[in-house]
Amino acid sequence: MRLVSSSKTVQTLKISALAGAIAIFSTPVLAEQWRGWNVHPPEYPNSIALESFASEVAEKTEGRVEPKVFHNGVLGAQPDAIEQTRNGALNFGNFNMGPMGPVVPETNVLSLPFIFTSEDEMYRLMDGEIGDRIAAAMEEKGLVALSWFGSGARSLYNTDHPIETPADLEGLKVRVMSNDLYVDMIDALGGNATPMAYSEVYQSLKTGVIDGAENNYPSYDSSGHYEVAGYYSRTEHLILPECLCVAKATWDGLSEEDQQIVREAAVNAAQEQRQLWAEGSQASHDAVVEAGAEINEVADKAEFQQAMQPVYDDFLAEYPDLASLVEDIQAAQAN
Ligand code: GTR
Repeated sequence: MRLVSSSKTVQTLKISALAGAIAIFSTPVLAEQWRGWNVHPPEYPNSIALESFASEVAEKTEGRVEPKVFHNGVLGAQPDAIEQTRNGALNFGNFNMGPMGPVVPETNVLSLPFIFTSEDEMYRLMDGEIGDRIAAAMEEKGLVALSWFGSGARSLYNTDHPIETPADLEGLKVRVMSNDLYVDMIDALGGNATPMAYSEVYQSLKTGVIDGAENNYPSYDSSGHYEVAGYYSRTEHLILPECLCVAKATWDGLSEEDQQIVREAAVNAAQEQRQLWAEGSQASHDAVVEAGAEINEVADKAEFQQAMQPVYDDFLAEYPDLASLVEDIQAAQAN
């Protein structure tokens, strides 16, 4: 085979450089590259849904917006990522309402233990007027919540015994997400709460810095926490929604047409996430059991629920204006 002569190569290069320059100068709008935060690995239900969101936005805006998802928390811990999205340094993210609480007090209502009676009720209320109220409060703090993801129910897990009653938590160091409400929650159960970044939990469990943590099946599974804390006790004390959020600064810079495309893509992504979540949660349950984790059904959840009364009282003493939101959520589920 003969090699192309060097003068031919130079000519080809010149032509392609010219073509490139024409392409650049004739493109009417430069693509906006969006950076999106995600704490989970790529195969996690939320991650797959975020990728669908990114592709749909890129395709339907014909490349005007090109979202890129950064998985595995490589863009930093969640509280920092929330701040960065608020100030527009990041463009979007999938955030849990737990770390959102210190920034948007209204979202802390969703973190009151046992406030939702089931995942279905949580979805129903977040898709309606309650979700709109929460989204309005978030928007005032610089975040546009476009749709709500599920994150199942969070339960306690620890290294060396099942939790049957609050007394079994006595003196245990339990990692919580960074939010004082969860410190109160664990304290009210007799444990010692340790707020800590998600990425540090595995090593801290392994080395005995903490004795336990709390999360849903997919996170318990994908983080590997089940390897070092094999007792998972189904307290199901939190049913937390998560958002697909866009930075307000980014959102305000979009045309109406593109806002509609982005919103639709976020709603579609939430639909996909919820479906994948249901399947993934079961699969994670099966996987951790297979790997030797012991799942403990908590016979009397009422004991845990009753222990939460001081958490509600303290919260409402601090935020009396949020009492109506709490009552509305409770009343909507009683029907
Ligand atoms: C997961 C949640 C994450 C993060 C994590 C944690 O279930 O999806 O956003 O909040 O829990 O415990 O830090």
